Amino acid sequence: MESTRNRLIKLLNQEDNYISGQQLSDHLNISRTAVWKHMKELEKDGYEVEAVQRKGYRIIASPDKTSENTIHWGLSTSWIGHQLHHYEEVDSTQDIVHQLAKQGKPHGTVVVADEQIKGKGRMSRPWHSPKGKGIWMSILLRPELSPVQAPQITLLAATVLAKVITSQSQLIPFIKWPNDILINHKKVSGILTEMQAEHDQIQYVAIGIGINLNQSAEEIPVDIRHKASSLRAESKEEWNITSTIQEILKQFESTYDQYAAEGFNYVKEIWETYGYKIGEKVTISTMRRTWEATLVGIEPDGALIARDSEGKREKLYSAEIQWGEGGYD
Ligand code: BTX
Repeated sequence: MESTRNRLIKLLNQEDNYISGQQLSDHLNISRTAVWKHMKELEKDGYEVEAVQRKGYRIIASPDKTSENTIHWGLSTSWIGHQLHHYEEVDSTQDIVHQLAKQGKPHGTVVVADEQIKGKGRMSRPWHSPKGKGIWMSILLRPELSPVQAPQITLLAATVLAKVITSQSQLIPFIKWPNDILINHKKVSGILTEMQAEHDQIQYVAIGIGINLNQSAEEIPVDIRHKASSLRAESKEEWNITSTIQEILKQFESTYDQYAAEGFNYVKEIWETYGYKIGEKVTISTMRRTWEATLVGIEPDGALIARDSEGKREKLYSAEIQWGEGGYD
């Protein structure tokens, strides 16, 4: 059941409509004094509530700090983010979402943190997640898919991020298979998909999304500065964390619904419009070997297709792609 506070925020947040103290008390089924107390709490949290005589109240500004309420405020999704958990500091939002999944929390539950102390990438690599500088978020999904289809969700998430960046800026994002978003050849975002499966059925998938939003170029750690950047460093504009989270959740929901209805082809087509180095020569490393190849595209199951110098095609489910000089992960 949604909290009184969230319902109050929704009631107060209806564009140009004012709502009277009496109407609030009726809708929320609490006394006028209780309404008044909640209103004072909202103001303490940085909401500005305008009071106009004979009309009533409405919210005219929400705080710019990220919280469960500010994310909910104006979030028009039907299943994603209704259960939302915000933390100032966590080891990793992935750890939290795994705990919530085990407690039976529903499809669409979201965990957001201002800072991660032990943010993680793939293969236990560290993910730098400084306080208030980016989006460090995990989404719990309970798809009716077999485990082999799980990589499709990573690719889906990458198309969502690329679409959001395109709609919110002039930047041109590319997706580096399978899970990075690059701008001007530098990584601004990574996706980590972890899953729990049993008897050939996915129990849940935890999608971790990290996006560098507002680090200045100097705030990117020196050891990764040659290959990492932030949306602010690339666009020269400050990004609002809360509204960008809302955009991602909205876009995620609609893309996921369409994927559920139409199948992976829908995602594949969008993915290929953003695919990085498709048609170009790269160096591929797997556990077994390293070789030169040309990237061709992705398969219906989400695997990457590469063609070697003799024209032989290979399907890859897990590999590191490198190009030019030096390594890149
Ligand atoms: P990845 O293994 O593809 O990338 C990790 C590599 O990226 C690191 O080894 C490092 O070289 C580089 N790197 C580290 N931090 C950053 C950064 N902030 N920006 C750019 N490059 C960086 C990518 O893994 C998947 C990352 C997922 C992160 C999210 S955040 C929310 C959720 N919780 C959590 O612990 N992880 C996910």
